Amino acid sequence: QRDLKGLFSALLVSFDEQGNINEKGLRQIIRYNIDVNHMDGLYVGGSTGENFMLSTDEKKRIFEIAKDEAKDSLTLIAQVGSVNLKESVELAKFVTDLGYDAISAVTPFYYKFTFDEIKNYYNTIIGAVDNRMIIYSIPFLTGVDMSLSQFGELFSNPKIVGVKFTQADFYLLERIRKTFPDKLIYAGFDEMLLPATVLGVDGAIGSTYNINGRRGRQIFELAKAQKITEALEVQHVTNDLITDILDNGLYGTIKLLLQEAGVDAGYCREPMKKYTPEMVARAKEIYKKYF
Ligand code: NGF
Repeated sequence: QRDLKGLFSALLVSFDEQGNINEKGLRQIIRYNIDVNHMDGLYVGGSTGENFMLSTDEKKRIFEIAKDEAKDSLTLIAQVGSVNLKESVELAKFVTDLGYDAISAVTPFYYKFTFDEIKNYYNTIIGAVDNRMIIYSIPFLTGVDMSLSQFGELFSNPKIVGVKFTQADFYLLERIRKTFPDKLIYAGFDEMLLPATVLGVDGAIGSTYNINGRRGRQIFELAKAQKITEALEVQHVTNDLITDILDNGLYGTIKLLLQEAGVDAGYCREPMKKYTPEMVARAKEIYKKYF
């Protein structure tokens, strides 16, 4: 079994102007993550992959392309979560057959599910496959905010091996680290990689590593080596960049920056907005400033 620790890009997907998957561009993004960013892994089908706007067939095609391009050169985690539990189970089986190293699932969203329903959702998905599950906790988008003891209930299933922690609650992060030393924790906010690493996360999964993976690596390695002052310098530059990216539109701007780097990262899928000329011009300035 492959070690799941390390730095992961939450894989961006290239779409053409009509919103169809641009396979050639997607392969280039994957290659850039392998050859230039030197990521330890890819998190496929996450928020960054615009996954919740895609059909089941499109999700499958992206999982196939990512595996075919990456082969065994880095760790692959597939995000299969959905409010459609049957779809999640179908995707979990699909990616397990493809050879993905682990699966992940966002907490079910939109409806106010009870914790027992959430627990049943996770146990159903992971019970259907011979694989490992990483919980995807992102309360600010899902509204699902779980307590330490609820994480403990989910972790009592040995196939649930970790959590992608996209929240800024560092008290809860510290409690999870202390209470579950054998579970994997991934930092989900790239702008907080340094403090999360100090608290002992095993890795990180994020959107900005698609373009800024080298700085992410520096922060992660420096912080693990207790070189906090040096790590903070890189985090400061990274956060200037992330602030500029967020101001200009998150996923679109990362795609435009990749285009400046020669990668055919394409467009976002509607309802995400089309690029405006101002946004494109600003992305060129951002690229010149940081790369
Ligand atoms: O894009 C979001 C939504 N969060 C990502 C990451 O946690 C999502 C984060 O990298 C992810 O891994 C996924 O695709 O599933 C941010 O984009 C970044 O820290 C900038 O705020 O919030």
